[in-house]
Amino acid sequence: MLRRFREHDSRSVVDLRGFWDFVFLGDVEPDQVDIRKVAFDDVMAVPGCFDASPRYAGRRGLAAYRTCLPLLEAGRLRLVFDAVHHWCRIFINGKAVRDHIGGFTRFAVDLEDVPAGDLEIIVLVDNRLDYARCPLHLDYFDWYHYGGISRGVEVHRLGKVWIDALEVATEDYQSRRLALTVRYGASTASKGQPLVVRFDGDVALEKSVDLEAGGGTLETSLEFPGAALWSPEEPELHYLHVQLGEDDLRERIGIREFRTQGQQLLLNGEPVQLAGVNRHESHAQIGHGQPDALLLADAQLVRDLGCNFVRGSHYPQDVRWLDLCDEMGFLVWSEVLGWQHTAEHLNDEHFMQAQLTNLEEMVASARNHASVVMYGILNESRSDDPECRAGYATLLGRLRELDPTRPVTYTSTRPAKDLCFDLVDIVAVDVYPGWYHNTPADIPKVLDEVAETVDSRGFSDKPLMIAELGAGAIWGWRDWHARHWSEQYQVEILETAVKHLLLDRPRWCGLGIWQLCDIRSSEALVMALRRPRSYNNKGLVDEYRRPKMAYDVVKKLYRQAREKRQTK
Ligand code: ADA
Repeated sequence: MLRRFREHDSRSVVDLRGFWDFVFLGDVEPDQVDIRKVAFDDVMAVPGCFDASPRYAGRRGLAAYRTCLPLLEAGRLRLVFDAVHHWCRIFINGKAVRDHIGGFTRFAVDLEDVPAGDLEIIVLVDNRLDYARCPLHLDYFDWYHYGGISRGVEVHRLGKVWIDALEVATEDYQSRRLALTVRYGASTASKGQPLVVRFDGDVALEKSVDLEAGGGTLETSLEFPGAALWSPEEPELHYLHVQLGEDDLRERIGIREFRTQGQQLLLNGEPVQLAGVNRHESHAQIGHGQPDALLLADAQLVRDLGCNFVRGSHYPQDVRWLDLCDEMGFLVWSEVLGWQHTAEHLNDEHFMQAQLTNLEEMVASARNHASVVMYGILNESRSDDPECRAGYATLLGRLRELDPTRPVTYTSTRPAKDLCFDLVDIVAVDVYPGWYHNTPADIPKVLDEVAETVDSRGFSDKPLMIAELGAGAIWGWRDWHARHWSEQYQVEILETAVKHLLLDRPRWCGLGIWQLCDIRSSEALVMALRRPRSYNNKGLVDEYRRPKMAYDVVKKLYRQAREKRQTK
């Protein structure tokens, strides 16, 4: 995948982005499809979302994509998909090789002994909202679940030994000690394989290692005294390049520590306050497909607003976006797919398994990003229901197991009754005063009550943030009444809330405004009737990134908050 840096020098990688053959099959079950008889009658862009295109807009059903790659040599291949929405089955040369559920995450297909000649790749893609097939994308969520191969696809050529992952964590930021784990695969056991690690081009480790058949891990700790630290003000990044046998992998990392202490968030030992936005990966014309120009435009907006924080709501974001966040010094909340789940889901093995897999896939892609400072789960689910507590404990526990270096959290909508705050490092609340309840004048009181409630319930020793707060405004709708849906009303709500949270009350460690851009919402009636234009209109910019009045107001206040932090 085209990152901001080259991942491989010696491994051969073919980028399969471009136009693929396509057919929309409609209301057909995948098991009924005879893949050899599919008649491809159209073309589709990869990456992209077929149902965001004018021809297939709003269509749900099964679709098939096909491409062909001429292979000059036989051998072992790895096919890497960065995201397919949202259920898919991959066929190689006519044979089904794997299914995957859930858009927004990377998965791979390993192929041994592939003969030379044409490699035909067919992907059956299903964008129907069907709990039985894919419990991660449900019809009541407040965003439109576009379908298609929405991120890149690559073919990697692997040899007898290959690197599956290089995981890097800051063990001690003061001495610049990093923990490195190399996960490898190997077709046979071998002795004396060369292992070389380079840090910013200089050899940091060189030795011979014995490798196990099948694969294994190699672990080491290395110190880089004097290496620059990463922070939002100075987002210094370093390159780690590993060569193992004939394979190689490069990662770009930042040396930093992010942790909580009492009510504070600490970055490299210094308190930090989060001022930011929630961001969906969505665009009116291309759905979840995110061309480089759009990712960059969004990152520029986040930076221009003066944010130091962005929450990837409500699913794992594109790693190219995370690359930009690393470079621009944003602090990122990365979260697993989820939206307002109940005990019914949290006690269903099928749902929990899908969550666990999604969570593992998220961590695998996020862990080397300096910008990703915390993980979240189950947006606004029933953390106040005793029947849900075990599910929360399982998912948060698994996150801590996979990556003990990052604080964990979730968004609560019922802080007075919440039963899971003891399980998290950061208490995060979503609240919409002035919009769904109360008036703008009540905002300070409502927010103070939330803080008092959380503290009086015994969580005054944890950082507390508002993960979501916002108001809908239809772009261009300025009205003398200045009430709901007008740009002025959005300004009134956001101005009052931002001032109170970030300038007046030290208890709050952060705010994520809901949201950066307007997004298309779900087609379900329950949402459609509450969402003019079928859009969630709470963006600071609309779905084409045109600014609303609130944009400049937030920009001014976020700058004031930054100045206040800097003069402390
Ligand atoms: C929730 C939810 C968001 C969005 C928002 C709103 O907080 O997490 O996805 O739906 O409400 O606009 O009401």
